[in-house]
Amino acid sequence: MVDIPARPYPYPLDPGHTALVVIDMQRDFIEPGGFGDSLGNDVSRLEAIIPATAALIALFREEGWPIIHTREAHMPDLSDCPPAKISRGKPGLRIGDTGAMGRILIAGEPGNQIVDALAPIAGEIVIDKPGKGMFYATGIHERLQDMGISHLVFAGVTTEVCVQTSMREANDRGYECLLIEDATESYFPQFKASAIEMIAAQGGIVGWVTPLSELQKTLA
Ligand code: TIU
Repeated sequence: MVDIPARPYPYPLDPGHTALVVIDMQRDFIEPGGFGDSLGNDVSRLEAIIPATAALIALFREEGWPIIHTREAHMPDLSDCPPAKISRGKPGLRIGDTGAMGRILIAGEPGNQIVDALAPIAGEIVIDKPGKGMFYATGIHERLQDMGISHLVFAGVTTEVCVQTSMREANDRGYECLLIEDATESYFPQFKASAIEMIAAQGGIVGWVTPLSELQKTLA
C-alpha cells in the first residue's frame, strides 16, 4: 500500500489493484452545442480541467495501470433510455434530438466522442453507459473483478452528477474510491464544492478526495 495525502485521511492506494476512471469527458458536455450547452449551462468551466485530466491519464499510462473511459451514451433507437430521462430536457434539445454535434447523447455521434486531448488509446477500456452511474447496465463490475481491481481513482464530469453517482455505486460495491479534485468539474461551482465535501464527510462516507499534485508527488 502507498499512502496518498488526502481528505479525510491518507488514501491507501494499492498499486497492483488500482484503476483510473475518467467519467464522460465527451464533447456533449464540454463543447458548445452539446447536451450540456442545451441544458443552459456554461460549458467553458468543464474545458478547463482537460490539462489536469490529461496529466492524470499520463500518470496512469506511465505506471501501466488500467484506465477506463466512460461516455454517457444511448442506442440510436433509444431502447435503453427511459421516457423519464428523455422528458427532462427542453423540447427539441432532448436526448436523441439533433443538435450542433449530431444526435444528443447517442452512441457514435460526433458529440458523443471523448474530447481529442483525452482520447483513449489501444488497451484502454471504453464503456457506454445509459445511466448517470458507471455500473448501471454496463457489466463493468464483473470486468473490474476479473482484473483484480479493488481501488478506483476518479476524474471527469460532472462532479455532482455522473462522477458522484459512479463513486457511490463503486463504494457500495466495495471499491476504495479517490476523487482527484482538480480533474473534475461542474457547471455549478457550489455543486462541485458541496459534492467534494459530501464525499469526504463522515469519515469518508463515499471515499477520499485529493488534488492531482499529491498523487504525482507520492508516485514520482
Ligand atoms: N456526465 C454527467 O454528469 N451527465 C450529466 O447530465 N451531467 C449534468 O450535470 N447535467
